[in-house]
Amino acid sequence: MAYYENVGKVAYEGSQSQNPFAFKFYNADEVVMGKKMSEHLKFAMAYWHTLTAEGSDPFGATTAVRPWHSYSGIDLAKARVEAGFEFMDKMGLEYFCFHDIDITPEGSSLKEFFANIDTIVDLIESNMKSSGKKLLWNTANMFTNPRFVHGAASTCNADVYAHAAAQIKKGLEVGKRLGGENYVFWGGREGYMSLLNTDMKLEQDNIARMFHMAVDYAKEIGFDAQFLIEPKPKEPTKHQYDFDAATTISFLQKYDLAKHFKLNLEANHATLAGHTFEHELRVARINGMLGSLDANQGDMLLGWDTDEFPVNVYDATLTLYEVLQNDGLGKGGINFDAKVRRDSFEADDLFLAHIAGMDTYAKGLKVAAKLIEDRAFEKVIEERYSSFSEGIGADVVAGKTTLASLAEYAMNNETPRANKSGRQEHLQSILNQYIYG
Ligand code: XLS
Ligand code: NI
Ligand code: NI
Repeated sequence: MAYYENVGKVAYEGSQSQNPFAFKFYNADEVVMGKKMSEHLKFAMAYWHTLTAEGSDPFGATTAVRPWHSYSGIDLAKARVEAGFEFMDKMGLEYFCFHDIDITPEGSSLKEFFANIDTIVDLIESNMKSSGKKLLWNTANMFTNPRFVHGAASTCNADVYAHAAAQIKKGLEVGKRLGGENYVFWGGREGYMSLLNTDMKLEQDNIARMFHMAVDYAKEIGFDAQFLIEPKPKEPTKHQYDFDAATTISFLQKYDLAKHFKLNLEANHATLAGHTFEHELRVARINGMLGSLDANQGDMLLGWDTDEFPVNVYDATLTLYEVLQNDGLGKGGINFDAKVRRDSFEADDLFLAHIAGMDTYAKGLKVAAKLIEDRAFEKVIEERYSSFSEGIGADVVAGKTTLASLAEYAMNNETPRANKSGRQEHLQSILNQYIYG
């Protein structure tokens, strides 16, 4: 049975196409810098936004009209699996991502929850076998249920901590069974609402303990996925511990976890932290920690995680520029952690939104590849720092100088090199030429 009767397989028709259900830029087999677009852009469907979100917001009820609405309970969960695989097939999405509670009802006990998970994972597994679709990552939702009111790994309640551990254990088993390429931790409620009631040191130590136990268990069961942490600065808590890439990396280093983890970076989380997405990618990249992306965008005028589909080619270009400089994302990919707006409530909108996002990233990829092939900015950067590749600068880089030797050099240097313009505006106009030219 088909869930999406209005839409067939979405194909590439080129930039002049007027067909709303066709790609204008995403051409899976087109080769860019020696690799197919589909290999550069390992796009994934986010189960929660595509199959379980219903369009409610704090001011109103659900608006979504979905073809699985006649089902309920475990039958609804099964219908969503079938609908999800049909969607991925029609969209040409090779990967998907999910939280444990996205795929099945929790039931009234952990036992029931895990039994439900097993039932649905059976169905997911058989659909994966017949379709060839792959799991980019799964994760445990440890923020929705009221038990996590004070956090999961950072909770003040040791029984809740144990419950969280049980969910992670099950998540790792599911990830192994489905051949997940990564396993994500987003600390939805790992942070604080008020310092007045918070033991920050114990909370952070306990989070690190939980991560070490997860690393150990994955090893024990032979699950070799890349572990990822997804930083976010605020929302739902006032302050989330994994504030941004730099904070998360220093946490991982402090607790001797850096060798086991990389980062899953999300565009809207970057902007909530007061950073551009490319800043977050750059910080991760230069530290060897760039793992995977949650593709979306925020609204410049709104201060929360709006999780909109990415449609900004300028941002996508700078994103893909970092990804290409990183030589790709390895096991990581590009998960559309993005939801259709509440007023885009028809099932067709799910297709139209993914087409918009995939086209935007495809266009960004092509522009970024051209920038790199032409070494448009690399030449400028090399020239800008050239004083560090010869003479005293080369000595600094080689670690051969001391404050005393530099002071002696400075005092004897009658004609220091003049500074040169940074030419920022000119570089920005070059970027415009590449994007719009
Ligand atoms: C929420 C997060 C979440 C993670 C997975 O803001 O982006 O969706 O990606 O738990
Ligand atoms: Ni996310
Ligand atoms: Ni988010």
